[in-house]
Amino acid sequence: MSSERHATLRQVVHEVVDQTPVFDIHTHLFDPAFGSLVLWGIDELLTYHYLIAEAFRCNREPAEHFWRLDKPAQAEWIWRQLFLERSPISESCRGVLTTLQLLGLDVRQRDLPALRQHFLKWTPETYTDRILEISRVRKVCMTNLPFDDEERPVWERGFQRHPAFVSALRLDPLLLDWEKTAGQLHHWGYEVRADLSGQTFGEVRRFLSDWTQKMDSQYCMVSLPPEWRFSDNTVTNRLIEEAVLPFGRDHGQAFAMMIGVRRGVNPQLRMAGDSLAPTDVPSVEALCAAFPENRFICTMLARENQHALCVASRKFRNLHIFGCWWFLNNPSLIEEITRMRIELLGIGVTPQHSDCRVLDQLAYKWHHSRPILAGVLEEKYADLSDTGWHVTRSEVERDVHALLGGAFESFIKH
Ligand code: FIX
Ligand code: ZN
Repeated sequence: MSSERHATLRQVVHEVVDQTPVFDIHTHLFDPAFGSLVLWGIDELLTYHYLIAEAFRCNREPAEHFWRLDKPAQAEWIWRQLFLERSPISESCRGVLTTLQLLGLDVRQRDLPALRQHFLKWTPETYTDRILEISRVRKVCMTNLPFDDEERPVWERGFQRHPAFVSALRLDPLLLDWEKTAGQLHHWGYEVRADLSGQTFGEVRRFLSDWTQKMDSQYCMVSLPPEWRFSDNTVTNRLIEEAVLPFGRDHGQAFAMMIGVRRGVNPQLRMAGDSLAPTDVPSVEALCAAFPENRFICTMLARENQHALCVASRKFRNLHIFGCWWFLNNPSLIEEITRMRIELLGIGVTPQHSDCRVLDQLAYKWHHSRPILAGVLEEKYADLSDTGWHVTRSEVERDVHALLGGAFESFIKH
């Protein structure tokens, strides 16, 4: 390809990837109507669990000292450990600085109290719109838990929904802590039994249907440990096969599985204490083969699983893979995984989601991911160009729209 054509192609691809509005398909953000559940601002950015884990490694103070501090004091402690006493070059630390930069703040003074001042003028509503605008995110999928005592009353009361926020029904307590959840469901009027007998499965389906309707949920989802196997006769699998999947078939709802998390490996770190291990891709293939009428969405936490998961998605059109989740959300790994996915799956994949917990993080997570996706695409379109197949700008726009959430939207469509 001529160097002139390459330069134009490069510019087009980078511009399109930079400007295309994203549907962020998995976050832990909330519609502003959820009030105190909406996390935003510098103290929340600094106390993100990714940074807590990094800061704890920096000294030997007992963990309890940190947990006894209030949020501003925790943020100051992390700021000192990770930003003042050493250079903040990890991806999570860099993310805080990118966010501040995108907000137009000057980080050169390294002055946390001054940075805090800049956040005082916003409300959750105005700040949500500002962040969506600078991140160029058109739609955000929340992770919604009817089992959460703070969240549930908001759904039950009803509220005016923000047009950019959609919902996904999270099922971890139902599928992974059934004995406790059965009691809760029973209390809410569903005729379920802890031993799964009687009308239990039908009643769980009714519960799923009620909450899908209440939330207008787009899909239901669970995170599974690495030991999960399709062939095991567990309560989790019986609930999946007899309740979640029939419900999904009847209501056209896809089922998302995020597999590979080992919760609480270091309990001292509380929410920051989770780790990972490789899981069993053949179990996902067996599930997709056994239930061809269901649609599955999957991401895995271990790098070791990524290649096999791509191949599984090639074999099963009812499997859509997504995201560079959590410990994979680092530039070197995003690049490697995105290139491999596009080589194996073309446009039929969702390369990234943000997993944001703090609203402001939308700005950095997408700002860091977009150029990596653009770099991979630039290379792939250049390879095409070498064959004589020249893509047009509108074709690039079509493809990028698909990769940034459009393909996912089509996949989950009823
Ligand atoms: O299970 C999940 O959805 C995970 O993404 C979270 O539990 C995790 O804490 C996280 O925020 C990862 O990015
Ligand atoms: Zn998540």
